[in-house]
Amino acid sequence: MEQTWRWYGPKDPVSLSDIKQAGATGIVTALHHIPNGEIWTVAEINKRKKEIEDSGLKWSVVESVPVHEAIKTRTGMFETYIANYKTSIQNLAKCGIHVVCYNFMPVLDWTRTSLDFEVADGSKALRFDVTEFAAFEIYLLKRPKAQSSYSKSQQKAAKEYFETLTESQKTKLVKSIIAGLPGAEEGYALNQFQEILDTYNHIDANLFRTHLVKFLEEIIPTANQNNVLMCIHPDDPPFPILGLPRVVSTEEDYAHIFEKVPYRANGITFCTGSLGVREDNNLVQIFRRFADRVHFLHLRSTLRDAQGNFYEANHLEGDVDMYSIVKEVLIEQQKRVSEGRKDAAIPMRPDHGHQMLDDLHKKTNPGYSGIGRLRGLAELRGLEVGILKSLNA
Ligand code: DNO
Repeated sequence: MEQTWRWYGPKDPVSLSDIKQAGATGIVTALHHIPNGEIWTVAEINKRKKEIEDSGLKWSVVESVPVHEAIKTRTGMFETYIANYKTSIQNLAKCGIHVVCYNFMPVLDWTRTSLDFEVADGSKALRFDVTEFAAFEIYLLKRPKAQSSYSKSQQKAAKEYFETLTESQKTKLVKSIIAGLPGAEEGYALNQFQEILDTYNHIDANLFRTHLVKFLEEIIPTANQNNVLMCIHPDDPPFPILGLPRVVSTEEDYAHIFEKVPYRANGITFCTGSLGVREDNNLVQIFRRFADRVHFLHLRSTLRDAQGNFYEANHLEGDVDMYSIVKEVLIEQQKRVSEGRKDAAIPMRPDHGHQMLDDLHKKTNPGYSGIGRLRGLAELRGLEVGILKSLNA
C-alpha cells in the first residue's frame, strides 16, 4: 500500500516534516481555501503541489473536491458547478494528480456527537451517541418530525438526557454536530440549520440516488478521459440522519452506481470505519466484489453497541477485522501487478486516531492529531509487512 497522510494545508498543526517522520510518503489534501463550487485552477493546484514536493513528499490524493449542495439538490446554479467540477478534474490531471475523493452526503459531511470521548486508556476518541443525537434534533434543533425517527424508549432516553444538560453542554453538543468537522467545508449555526434541511423536503432516497447518478454520468466520462480515478466516500455514519436521504451506505448502494456508470474511474474510497458501523455490511465481501475499483483506502475501526452508538476504536481493535481487509487489499494489489495496472499500490491513510500523549495538551483537529495517527500508521504498516511475508512465504 502507498502510505499517505491527510494534511489540511499550511494551517495544519501537523506539518509536512512531521508527516515525513511518521513515515508516510504521500499527502492527501485539498485546496480548502477555494469556496465550494469554484474552479481549482492549474496555478493554485501547482502552488500547493510545489509546497508538498519541496518537503520531499508527493500529493497522491485529493480529499476532497467538494460537491456543492446545489448539485446534490439539482437547484440553482448546479449546471455551472458541474461544469466547474469537470474543469477542476481536468486541471488536476494537467498537474499530474490522478486520484480524487469526494462524498455525496446531504448537508453534513461526517457527523459525531462527541469529539472528546475518553476511552479506557485515557486517550480521547470521536463518538456517535444516538441519545445525544436525538436530544439535539428533538430539543435543540426542534426539527419537525424528529420524534418519529426514534422509538418510544429512545425518545424517553433523549428527554432524560436533555434535562441533565447545562447551557454550555448544549452549546458544545450543537457545535460538535453542526459546526463542521475538519474537511467538512461547510459548518452551520443552529438558527439557519433547519432552513438548509428544508431544501431536501421534496428529495427522498430514490430521487437523491438519481441526482447522484446524473452527477456521475456527467463527471465520470471526463475523469476517464483524463485518467483520473474518482472515489466516492461512504456515508459516515452509514444510515439516514436528520430525515435526510443517504445513498452510499451499503453494498447495494455501491452496486447501483457502478451498474449505472460502469467506468472503472467510478470508484470507491474504501473507508473501513464508516462502512464498519453497520453490522449488515460485510466488509470483506464488499471489498472483494468491487476490489478493482477501490482507488483509495481509509483504514480505521469503530466499536458499536446494541443501541447503535459507536466510537472510534484503535486501528487494530473494534468491529473491523483489519487483518482480513488488509489481506484482501494485498491480494488485489498482486492481481493488479500481474495485470500490468499502474495503480497497483493503493494509497491508504491511517484514518483518524485518538488524541493521546502530548496531543492531549494541544489544539488538534478532531480525529487528526499527529500522535494517534502515527500509532495507527505504525500498526497498519506492521500488519502489512506481516501479511506480505506470509503471503510470499
Ligand atoms: C473524515 C473524512 C471525511 C471525508 C469526506 C470525503 O474524517 O473521512 O471528511 O474526507 O467525507 O469526501
